[in-house]
Amino acid sequence: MNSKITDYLDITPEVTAALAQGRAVVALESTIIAHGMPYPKNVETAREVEEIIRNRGAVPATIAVLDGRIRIGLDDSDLERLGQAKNVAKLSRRDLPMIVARKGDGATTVAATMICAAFAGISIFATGGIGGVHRGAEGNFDISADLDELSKTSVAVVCAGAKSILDLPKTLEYLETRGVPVVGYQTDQFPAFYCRESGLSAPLTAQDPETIAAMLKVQRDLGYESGAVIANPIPQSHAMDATEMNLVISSALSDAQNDGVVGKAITPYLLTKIVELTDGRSLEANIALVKNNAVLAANIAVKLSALAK
Ligand code: PSU
Ligand code: MN
Repeated sequence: MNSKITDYLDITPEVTAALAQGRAVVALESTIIAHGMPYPKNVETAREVEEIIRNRGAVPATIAVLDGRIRIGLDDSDLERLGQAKNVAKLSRRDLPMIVARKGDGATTVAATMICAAFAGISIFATGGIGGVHRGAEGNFDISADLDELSKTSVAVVCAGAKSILDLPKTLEYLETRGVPVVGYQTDQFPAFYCRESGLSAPLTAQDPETIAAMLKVQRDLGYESGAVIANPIPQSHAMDATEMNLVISSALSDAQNDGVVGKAITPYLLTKIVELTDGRSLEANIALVKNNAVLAANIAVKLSALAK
């Protein structure tokens, strides 16, 4: 690691030891805690996800910026602080250096979490959904920095696909252009977050964690700089009705337009609206899919660490 980078990182002893021994480590993001779910479910979920990862033989490393330090691995009080904070910054690639310079607090998005995970040497990351190409991007140019990060930072992101608040066909096209593998886990469909299917084909598929770990090893051995999207459908038991969700999402999108919400505020705004419009059912679905992704990410991380030995 570049010695300047270590000046900015605080890695917990547990994560440091696991990395030194080549054991499995799974990164987790903090925007989902600070901006993606309401308190206290956000903190409860963050703790449960860490527990799930430990139970599968991997070490969780939740990532955030606190007092200007890039923290790899958070404790209970850090999770509470992020979960209860009202005005914590949402950090993507562009925002991170300024918050660090100002010694501020920030929650990391998929893009920023990938950057920090790579600093620490962590190659697997579990979350809910990635950002993507927004609807109307041909007019508003709104394309999440998550997508470019996936093309230049070699961290695999296990998610439940992307939400149809986004333009999913354009999101897949963009990932193809940028050379990012998108692997459907036990599905030939690209999953749509709340729903198991989007009607779009997954560009690649794998039936087991071994195959995914093997692909990641080849990517790494060949010196590919890109990451990967591992798209894991929401468990059947929590999947939501596609017709209902399309109506809910249309209504949330028109509220956003009426309220003039744009830029980085749009994703958190829509997530909150969707929870309201479904009386909290979408939150339960969100929690279930994040836990399901934690299981798969831990399983892949364990296989990958065995391959590296
Ligand atoms: N999608 C979700 N939940 C989330 C996010 C996306 O279902 O919490 C967050 C992630 O942190 C993701 C970010 O990286 O939103 C994308 O924001 P933007 O579109 O502004 O890049
Ligand atoms: Mn955006």
